[in-house]
This record gives sequence, C-alpha cells and structure tokens, in this order.
Amino acid sequence: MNFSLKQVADLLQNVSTVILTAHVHPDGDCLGSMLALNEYLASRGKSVKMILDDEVPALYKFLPEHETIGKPTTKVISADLLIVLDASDIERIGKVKEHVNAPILNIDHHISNTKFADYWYINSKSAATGEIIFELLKLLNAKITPTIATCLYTAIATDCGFFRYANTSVQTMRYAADLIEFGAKPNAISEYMETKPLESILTLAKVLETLELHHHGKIATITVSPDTLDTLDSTEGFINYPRIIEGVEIAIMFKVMNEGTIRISFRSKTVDVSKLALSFGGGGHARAAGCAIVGKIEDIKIKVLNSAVKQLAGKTL
Ligand SMILES: [Mn+2]
Repeated sequence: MNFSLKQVADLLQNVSTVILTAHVHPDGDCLGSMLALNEYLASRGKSVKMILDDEVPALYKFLPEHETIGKPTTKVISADLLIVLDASDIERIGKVKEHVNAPILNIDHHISNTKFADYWYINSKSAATGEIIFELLKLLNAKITPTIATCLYTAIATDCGFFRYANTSVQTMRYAADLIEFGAKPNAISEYMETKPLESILTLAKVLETLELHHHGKIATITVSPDTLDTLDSTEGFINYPRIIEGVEIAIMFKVMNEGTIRISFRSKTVDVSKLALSFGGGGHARAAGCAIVGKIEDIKIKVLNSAVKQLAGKTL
C-alpha cells in the first residue's frame, strides 16, 4: 500500500517493537538512514533492533552506534514492524528476509523500486533515503541530535557524491546546511572517509592496470580479481577513475568474487544505467546502478559490454 509520509509517521507512533534493516553491501545512505532512525525510535521508548546481512565497511566505522548493528540468524523473530531502508527489492536485504516475521514498511528513493512491501514510501526525487528520513523526523517533531545529524549528513552526502552528482538539488543542499546547524561536521566526515590504508592505494594501482576502453572510448571497464579483494575492505570509489576519463559515457567495474559471482557496478554521464542493471536482475539509479551475475568473467564481460553498446545506441534492452 502506497503511504504518505504522514501515514509513515502515524504508523511509527503506533508500533512498539521495530526491526530496522537495509541493503547488503551497505553504503553511507543506508547506514546513516538506519542509525538515525534507530536513535530516534529508541529515544521514543520503542524496542528497536538493527539487523544487516553484511559487515559495516571500515569506511563507515565513524558512524555512531554502528557497532550495535546485528546479523541475521536462522531463528525466526517477530516484531510489530520491519522497516526496510534504501532497498528497492526484497532480495537486497539478504537473509533478514527469512529471519524476521513482521509486516514490512519500505522507505526508499530508487526509481527501480519493485513495491514489494506491505506499506511503502518511495520518493525518487530525493537524492538519498537520508533526505526522506530527515523529512520524517521533522514531521515527527524529533529532536535532531548531533549524532542523528552526523548520520543523516553522511547519508545524503555519500549518495550525491558529496554534492557533485546530478541528483544534488536545492533541497539536498538545504538539508545538508540544516544538518550542519544540528551539529554535523562536514570536514570531519570527509576527512574520515577520504583517509585510506596504504594497502587500498596500492591495490587501486593494480586494479587500474586492468583498465580497458571499448566502443571508441565510450565504455571503460576495470576488473577486480578475488586475490585483490582478499587484501581489501572496500573497493568503494574505484569506479570513479574509469568514470572521469574524457569521452567515457559508461564506466563498468567487474568484481570477481570467490564463489563465482561477478558483482558489477555501472556509472554513467547521461545514459540511464539502472535499465542496464535491471536487464541483468539488478537495479539502482540512472547514473549509478549495479547487479550480480553468476558465471565466467570472460562470458559475462562480453554480454554486459554488448548490452552497454546497445544502450548507447538507444536500443531497448
Ligand atoms: Mn540511497
């Protein structure tokens, strides 16, 4: 059922046990949104638990209370409500789906959202789910503490490339300014996120050696092998390098996982790559999307490149 933000606010006031979750391969938006909402709900005396079917990347370990995020188990637990944040599809929450038995409220901003929940609030005009959570908390007259501000600022800033991507709106900037007033420290957050272990920079150098240009330089790919991944906590940001090459329209990163899955990230300058990702069972945004395919890297690369070329030619996928 499609909910207004007011209906979401009413629902939150009427539940007492809540479980919060978000998508696997967590990013700043899903973590920041979840931690902010968690702090608010706990302050209202709700029994609230955060469960994520993944690790919190080292990059986000400055976020307050991240260490209280739990993992799903095989035991089934119940609650009044399971809130799924920043996930467009039920598969995106991994094993939390089987672990929790509760009605689902989905709050999201992905254009590819499948409307899988019992109740949903989806605003694809929002640059981040964090923007929606900020609006929701204001509607609830919540006290925006410095820790909530830090979480929401991180959520918003990371999803719009620190105010550089096309989704950065007047509203995005206003919300960020408000959050600074509430105590977020942009310099501290950026500094923490930009600082990388030496290993990460040395690995980036290796990954850049795999750079290939296709289709008259309009498509750029990089490939990350499993042994490279073993030494790394995160490849976040790597895809920006092929993306910023002059003439490149679509950047693609292939991550070859140990278990035979290839995780693929897409970035673009004008093409809607969420369609490309969707055609391979994934999803995302117009300029940033992803999918996972099982198979041999050589075969998958050819298939994905063919589809990307088709899309550049304006053909339906
Ligand atoms: Mn998001």
